[in-house]
Amino acid sequence: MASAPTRDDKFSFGLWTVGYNGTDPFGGPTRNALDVVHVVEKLADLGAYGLTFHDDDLFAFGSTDAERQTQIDRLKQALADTGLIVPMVTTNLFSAPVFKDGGFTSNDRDVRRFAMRKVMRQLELGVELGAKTFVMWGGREGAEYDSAKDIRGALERYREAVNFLGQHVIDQGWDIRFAIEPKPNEPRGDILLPTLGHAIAFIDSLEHPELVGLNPEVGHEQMAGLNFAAGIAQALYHGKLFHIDLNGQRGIKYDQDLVFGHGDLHNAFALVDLLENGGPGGVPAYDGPRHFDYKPSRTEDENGVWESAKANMRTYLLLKERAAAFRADPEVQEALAAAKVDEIATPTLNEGETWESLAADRSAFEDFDANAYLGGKGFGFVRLQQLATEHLLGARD
Ligand SMILES: [Mn+2]
Repeated sequence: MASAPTRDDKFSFGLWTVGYNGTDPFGGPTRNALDVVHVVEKLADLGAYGLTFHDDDLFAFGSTDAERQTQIDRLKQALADTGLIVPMVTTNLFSAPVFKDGGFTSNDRDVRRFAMRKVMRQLELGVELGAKTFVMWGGREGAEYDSAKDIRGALERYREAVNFLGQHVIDQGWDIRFAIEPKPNEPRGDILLPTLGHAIAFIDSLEHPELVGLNPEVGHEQMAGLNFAAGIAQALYHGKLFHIDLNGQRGIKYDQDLVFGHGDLHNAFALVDLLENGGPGGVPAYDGPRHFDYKPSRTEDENGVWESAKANMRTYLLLKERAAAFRADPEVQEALAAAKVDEIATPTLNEGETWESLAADRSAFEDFDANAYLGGKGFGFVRLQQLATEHLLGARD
């Protein structure tokens, strides 16, 4: 069964993930805070290659410049000692009271200017640490009450902020791109850019859309009842899969942030198969970090935190192994062919075909036996899904 994770697997974790102390709306911490140096050392030991963080994860909101620098220096030393890298950073525009109505889209203009400055500061730190992706999760960018927020105005302010930050990166000559992370709700009743599709349309409206992509999160799409693997396929189709947040979610409810695979396991299998085998000729379709944005359940002690971190990586590697076996199975290949999965790659029109030539093609209509599809010409999709299920269960080795 799957081997131990290595740096080549590009597994990364947010400092806020393993660092989650168990606080939820109904109870306080069940674990003590973890020091960043300890986290870096543990993640390196477990085979991860990267740590990501919000500014406020590393140095508390309101820290003095000296306190902030001390924490940055401690992180840098830990990275140097372990070889861990920082592939992505992000800004917390949601925890402090000042952001209670959002950051980029708060109705209060002073808050919006403060938010831009906070992001500029973290962006510069990210570049200094070598991060290639800057994630924007706008969890407080939204509203509970329709009359309280001019949605078109808020989208225009969101757009103003992302355009401004993009120009800042261009002016500085920095090698970093932005990745927007959609979420439908929580903490706000309704969040702006709630799904991948909303975000793709928004990105297309920007002054520098090439600088901005997506950071899709498994649970966030599944909270909206959407198919995550299908959403990732569309993100890839538009060239917008800049980063990914892996976790687990069990249906339409609060954001669970479970271990990857501890939710919809079938969809996790389809996702890993897509990421690892979905490129041209079966190569990986995505080569960025495999980033886990999960929360170790508040029932766990610190040992449980590290066990859950390991579980994310092990599940990913097991699914990668299962997906490779699925692709290599001759019966699967035969079932894929019978289901005409590859035929979707064939254009519907012939090369150079016009409406006149299609209209003249009797085989396309007059002589086509549409009635043969009643009672015949089954696609065999269920057989294919059962083969996938049996590979997922390890039943076909
Ligand atoms: Mn996330």
